[in-house]
Amino acid sequence: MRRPSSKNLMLVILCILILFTLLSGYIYTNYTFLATILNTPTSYSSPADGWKPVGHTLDEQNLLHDMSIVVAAWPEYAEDNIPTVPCLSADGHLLVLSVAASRIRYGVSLTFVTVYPTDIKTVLPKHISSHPLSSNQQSLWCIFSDGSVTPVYTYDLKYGNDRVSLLDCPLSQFANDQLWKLNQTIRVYLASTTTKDRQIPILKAFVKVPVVSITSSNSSQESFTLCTSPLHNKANYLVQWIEFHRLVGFSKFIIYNTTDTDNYLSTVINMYTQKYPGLVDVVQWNFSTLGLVDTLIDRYFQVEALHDCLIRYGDQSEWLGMLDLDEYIVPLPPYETIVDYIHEYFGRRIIGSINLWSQFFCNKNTSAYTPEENDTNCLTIERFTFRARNRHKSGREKYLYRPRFVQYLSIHHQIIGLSKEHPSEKHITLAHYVSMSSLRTMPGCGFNETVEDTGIRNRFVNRVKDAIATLMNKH
Ligand SMILES: *[C@@H]1O[C@H](CO)[C@@H](O)[C@H](O)[C@H]1NC(C)=O
Ligand SMILES: *[C@@H]1O[C@H](CO)[C@@H](O)[C@H](O)[C@H]1NC(C)=O
Ligand SMILES: *[C@@H]1O[C@H](CO)[C@@H](O)[C@H](O)[C@H]1NC(C)=O
Ligand SMILES: *[C@@H]1O[C@H](CO)[C@@H](O)[C@H](O)[C@H]1NC(C)=O
Ligand SMILES: *[C@@H]1O[C@H](CO)[C@@H](O)[C@H](O)[C@H]1NC(C)=O
Ligand SMILES: *[C@@H]1O[C@H](CO)[C@@H](O)[C@H](O)[C@H]1NC(C)=O
Ligand SMILES: *[C@@H]1O[C@H](CO)[C@@H](O)[C@H](O)[C@H]1NC(C)=O
Ligand SMILES: CC(=O)N[C@H]1CO[C@H](CO)[C@@H](O)[C@@H]1O
Repeated sequence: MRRPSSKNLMLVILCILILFTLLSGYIYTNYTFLATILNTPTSYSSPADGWKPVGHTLDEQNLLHDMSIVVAAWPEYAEDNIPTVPCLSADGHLLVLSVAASRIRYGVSLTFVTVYPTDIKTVLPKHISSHPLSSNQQSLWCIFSDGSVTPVYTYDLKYGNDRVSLLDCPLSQFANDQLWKLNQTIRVYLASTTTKDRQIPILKAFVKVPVVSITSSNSSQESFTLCTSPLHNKANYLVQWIEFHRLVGFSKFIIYNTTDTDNYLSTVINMYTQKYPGLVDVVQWNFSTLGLVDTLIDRYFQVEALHDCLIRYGDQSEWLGMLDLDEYIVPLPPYETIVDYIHEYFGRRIIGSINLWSQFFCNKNTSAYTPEENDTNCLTIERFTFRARNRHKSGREKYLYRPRFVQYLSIHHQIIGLSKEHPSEKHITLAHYVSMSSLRTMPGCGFNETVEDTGIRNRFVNRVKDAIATLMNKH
């Protein structure tokens, strides 16, 4: 037998060394990969294996670390006594109305739509004790069900009556995969390290991304989505509003439902689900379980709904807008659809939004409807043909916007990164039928101030009626 020469031995040792270096490099670069394996909820192992310290101080890091271990060990429907969104957080600091995941907001994020801190006490029933704290006074974190933790970024803004309060946290890789690769509902916890002795999260939420179901319109691949303001039993005006906007190029509608006492909305939704699956979605926007009353009586958390719509549907919409059911976006000849208008007028220019001043359609006589105006069997665009001479150019604008360019929104002004376009009144208009559901007067609507304008009625009434007939006829 030949003994291995020392030269060969050296070679073997060298090989082992190289192999070891490669292997440790492999393990090292795959550390996060191994960590996710070790952290799968089924094994409930300690997130410490893949723990990437988060938190500003050591105490905070330890607190978060411990909380993430607790969270990773909870089964999906644990009786954890942690309030679920919509809710007031367990520490009473935050009132969260909704949460949704999106890829348009800072890459991939989870956004909590919350009530503005100074409004919390006003909107909650008196017997519920809360301790509103502005979110920038708090240290907040998202903990996902695998124990991964990301920091929360906060955004509070006051703009006249419109107040915006948003919390964004990046999605961990785990959460991202669950939502978009695996089509799963994720469970996320909001944890606060503001109070040192709080050992468990302050609220939780279940989040799913909507099924992408936008059917593109004829003229373009771009998708145009309209959300309604929170509806208050106004569903009887809904079908004509949807059918009109379908004709002018919108391909997705989101209904913010608050009350439906006569089940009218349910009937409408069933009809659409059968005839045009995926065209109309409903978002439940009723917080009666929390007993909330908005600070503004005639609005029911509309600014919050506006942001919910942005975050929930921004990913799948090239253009997005929120309108009331008495508002109609009307492209004027030669433009047949909003898509034609945008493509032909703006060409390859990338714009951030199209802002529209209201053109008030009112009564001929402000103190009474004429019999024709009174006939609700007629379409809204058919009933009203008298309008203010000019567009109302001080406030009350509505807009269509490109979701990816939006920081935050308000009802009548939006703040965005890119150019706001104010189209010519010859190209496109926002017909605002202010007296649709009750007598109302607006600037320019006084006696002898209005002009007759039958343009919209003549162009659209028959087509909208045909579209409604097609919808009603099941085949
Ligand atoms: C995602 O899951 C929902 C049910 O939760 C299902 O209706 C839908 O078809 C799924 N989508 C895909 C792309 O698998
Ligand atoms: C698409 O175009 C066809 C044929 O031009 C027309 O019959 C149909 O109504 C159009 N659909 C929509 C949604 O505009
Ligand atoms: C929420 O729903 C309840 C029950 O249907 C209803 O009584 C209440 O008025 C609704 N709230 C709003 C703001 O519409
Ligand atoms: C609308 O909201 C009301 C009150 O919360 C609820 O009773 C009704 O079922 C909802 N309708 C639809 C179509 O979701
Ligand atoms: C407006 O309607 C009221 C109530 O019907 C009537 O008294 C009044 O004369 C009308 N005004 C005009 C200018 O037609
Ligand atoms: C309008 O309609 C209501 C009921 O639908 C009726 O009571 C009223 O007299 C009508 N007014 C006019 C001016 O036709
Ligand atoms: C209404 O307008 C016309 C023409 O501008 C004018 O002649 C008439 O006096 C006005 N009537 C009233 C009541 O203001
Ligand atoms: C750098 C490296 O070795 N990456 C590996 C990490 O693990 C995955 C899955 O086993 C491999 O495909 C990568 O090559």
